[in-house]
Amino acid sequence: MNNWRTLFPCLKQKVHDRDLVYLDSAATTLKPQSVIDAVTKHYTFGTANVHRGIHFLSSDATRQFEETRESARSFINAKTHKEVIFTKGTTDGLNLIANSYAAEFLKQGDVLLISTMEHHSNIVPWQLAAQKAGFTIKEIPVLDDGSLDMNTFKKLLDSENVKMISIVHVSNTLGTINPIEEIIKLGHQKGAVVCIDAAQSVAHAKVDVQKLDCDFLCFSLHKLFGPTGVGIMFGKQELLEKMPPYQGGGAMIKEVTIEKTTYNELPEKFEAGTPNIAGVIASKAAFDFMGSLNFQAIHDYEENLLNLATEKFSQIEGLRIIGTAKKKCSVISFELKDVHPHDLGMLLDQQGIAIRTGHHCTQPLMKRFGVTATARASFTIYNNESDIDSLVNGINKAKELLS
Ligand code: 7TS
Repeated sequence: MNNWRTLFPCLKQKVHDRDLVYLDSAATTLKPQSVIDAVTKHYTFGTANVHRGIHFLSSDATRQFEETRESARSFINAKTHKEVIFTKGTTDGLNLIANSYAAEFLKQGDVLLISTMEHHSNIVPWQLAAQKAGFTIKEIPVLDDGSLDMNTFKKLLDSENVKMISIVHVSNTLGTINPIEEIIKLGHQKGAVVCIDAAQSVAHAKVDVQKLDCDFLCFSLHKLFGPTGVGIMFGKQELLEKMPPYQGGGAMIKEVTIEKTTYNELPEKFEAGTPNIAGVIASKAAFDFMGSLNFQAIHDYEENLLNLATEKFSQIEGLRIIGTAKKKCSVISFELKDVHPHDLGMLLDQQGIAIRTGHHCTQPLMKRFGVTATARASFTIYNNESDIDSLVNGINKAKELLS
């Protein structure tokens, strides 16, 4: 029996009269009771705006808000709270960096590298910035097994004027774990700034920004057992200091006249407007939850599930796994001969099994593998071997019905 399961009330329900089998944690994780309670507690007793009032509720909300920042700092081992910016999520963080760093400091003739396996949120913001600033985006290709083509990456570094690299740590579609330590090191040797999309990695492995020496790193709390609408953007202080604000408004200012504004110190310089206060405060419970776990135990548990599912999938005739890199997180994308992923997803749903189908916001990657959509099952700590059996049975049933 997996004790972690008991902490997630969502799993106690039935969907279509079946016990819920939730295999879509790469989209968003379920929330432990402690996080749900923290949201409710804030709205029930603690509602107030932060960084504004001197009354009890406001200063208490501010205290808790800043406590979450400290938890986030410690979680990624940033040097100072000034390097920890609250955002709406990974997408918001990447847009901040694209607007405030790339659009400002990259220029015509400069190259930004991204890979074929990026989520659209690590492609489109750079395109928008490139349209303004005139720099060029080049692609690090993906090999047939779904790993990054490191040889071409090195060649690109040698031959192009690479000023920035933005790369996903763990692919949401393939599960590939990229060698980001090496990418950061090689990027820095070339003088490039390196940004990491850690949306899919933070819940599965220790991410230490000082050890990695990355310049920027973004993730979303909702993929880390926390609330939606909260993210963390880490940036090295020296970079954040020289970057202009991304958005203007309350909280990010020191002094405003009609003619001009002086900006607040870090981190507030990048936090215009009333933030997601309940979400940020409840995120402390998510960081506490992560703190109560052991990454090695998570790794071993999830690896076992991944190996088991991969093994059972290999016995299903007509099933092709897309993404077979040696280093993989607990995500499996697959296609089933003569069955459209959406039809499979619907039939599984009728059996109470939640998977994701579609392009997973990675259309260039779909094109690379010659598909328009895949089915994707993703596993985390609250899944168990019985979930995999249910999925395998469900796929076999769907096959009988549809092919
Ligand atoms: N980067 C990666 C690698 C992701 O997997 C996602 C979301 C994002 C960025 C964007 O995160 P957001 O919180 O700002 O939306 N990925 C997925 C997914 O795989 N299924 O649903 C959302």
